[in-house]
Amino acid sequence: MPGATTEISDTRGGDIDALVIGAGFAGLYQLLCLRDRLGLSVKALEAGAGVGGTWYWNRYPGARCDSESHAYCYTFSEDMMREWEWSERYPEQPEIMRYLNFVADRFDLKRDIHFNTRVTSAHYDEAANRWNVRTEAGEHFSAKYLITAVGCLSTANVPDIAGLESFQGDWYHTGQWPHEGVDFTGKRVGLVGTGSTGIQATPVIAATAAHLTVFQRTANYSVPARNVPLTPEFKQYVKDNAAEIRRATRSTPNGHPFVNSERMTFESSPEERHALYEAAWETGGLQFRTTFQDMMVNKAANDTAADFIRGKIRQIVNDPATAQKLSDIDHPYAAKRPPIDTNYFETFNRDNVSLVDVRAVPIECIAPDGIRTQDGDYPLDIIVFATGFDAMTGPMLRMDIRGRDGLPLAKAWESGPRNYLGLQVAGFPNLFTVTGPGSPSVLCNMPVAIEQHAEWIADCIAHMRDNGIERIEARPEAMDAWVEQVNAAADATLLPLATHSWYLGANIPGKPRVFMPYAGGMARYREICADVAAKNYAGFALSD
Ligand code: NA7
Repeated sequence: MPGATTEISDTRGGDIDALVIGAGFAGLYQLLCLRDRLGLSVKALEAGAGVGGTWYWNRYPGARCDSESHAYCYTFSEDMMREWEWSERYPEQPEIMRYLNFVADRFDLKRDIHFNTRVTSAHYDEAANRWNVRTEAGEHFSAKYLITAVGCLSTANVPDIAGLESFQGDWYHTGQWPHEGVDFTGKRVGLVGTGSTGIQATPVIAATAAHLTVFQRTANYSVPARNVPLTPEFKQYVKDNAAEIRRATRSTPNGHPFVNSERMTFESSPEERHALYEAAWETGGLQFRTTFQDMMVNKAANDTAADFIRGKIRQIVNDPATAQKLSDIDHPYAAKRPPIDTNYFETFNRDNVSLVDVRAVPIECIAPDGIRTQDGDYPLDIIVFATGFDAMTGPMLRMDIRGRDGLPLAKAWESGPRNYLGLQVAGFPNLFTVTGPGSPSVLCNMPVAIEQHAEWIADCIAHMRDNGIERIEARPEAMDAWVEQVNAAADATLLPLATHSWYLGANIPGKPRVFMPYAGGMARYREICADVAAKNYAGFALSD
């Protein structure tokens, strides 16, 4: 690292035990665990001007969490679970921001967070056994432990479409939305992308735009969210059952408080199946996935769910040609992250909304006055890119992270992410990654995955301190075995069949195709991590 020795001399973090990168759900709780439970000196570095992480940046119209609010929260404090009241079945972005600020203030976390501080590099100094961290503004910090809590969906993917710089209207990516909002009134708007974000934003933009054109590359399933205000009775139920809700979220494969059905698809007659899918459609939400136990492992079983949803799309959408484009879906249901919606398909019945299938008729370029496809021009005042993220590895790799002997993380991961338990990479001592690739993360209700990681990391550091251990590092052979387990877990499901999903990195040109999250289930993963810790951190090299 050029100039390392002189840079360290003006380091601000000379006495810092741990640095946490990020102040979203993960960074806040990691800071709390290390500072307040272990008594370490800790700072968090956050690029945004406030707490919130993903939710700080994703302020697009309709931004709302797909997890149900009573389970989309921290569970480490039952008192806090009782103090906070959510207003709707699914929390909207501003309410999540209020919640995270409430948590940060309740535990006085902000005094140890440096906001507007984007980390550009983190280099390990083996002789000193410290991580030297540099920020965009040229500040330096140094700490023994480095914990990345940078989020899985925080590096916006703006597609490289020729001519974007020539566009004379305004354009936005949903993951970098202006804080002052965007007024669509009377505007001709083009929205590119029909993942969870595009599906949430479409009805809201259509409500005020003069015209909305949705550019769809891959048709997508969606199930109604059925969002409603929470009743006083339900709010009371949450307060009275905080411990039970926590227990439930910790016992299910994906960290949601829904009980997975034990029914197998073909044990029911077609009529019974249809009735069960109808009931699940009426209930709404991600729990549609739990209608049958084998939905995500048996393609024929999954086909029955997929056909049911395709049928619903054709029922809802009046124009047969539009219905056909929307229901012509090429992957199993929920093999890509399944969206849930409020009036998404219904929105295509509005006079001011149209759909363009850019798989059939690709976008050629962006012209000064709109989007040009192979079969014509779409004049636009505003383009909204709901085109997703360089997920999971993107936020890690855009920082220049270097481990022992200057090994760049980008080099260690050049064929795709490799780590042990999703927590540590061989060659990067004392670096922990919260909800990184190789952990359940995005396949789980995120706060549940985050709490488990932050607590495991804090317990690990406490163990090191209590036993005079200075370094912990994943062993290469443990890492190889874990990568195999991650692949095997994915291969046991239908998830890899969606060959263009961001779970596989397929949405980013040139990114290695590796199934990134651990698909073996959160409950199983929690057991594996606990077992490793109980066996004196088997698979990690501990040294003094
Ligand atoms: P997603 O799920 O990655 O969706 C992005 C959408 O944008 C998807 O429909 C893509 O089509 C489309 N896309 C991406 N690049 C292009 C280009 N170049 N041209 C046309 N269309 C494009 O991101 P979201 O923000 O919706 O959701 C991310 C997660 O946030 C979500 O899964 C939840 O976990 C919360 P494709 O399917 O790649 O053909």
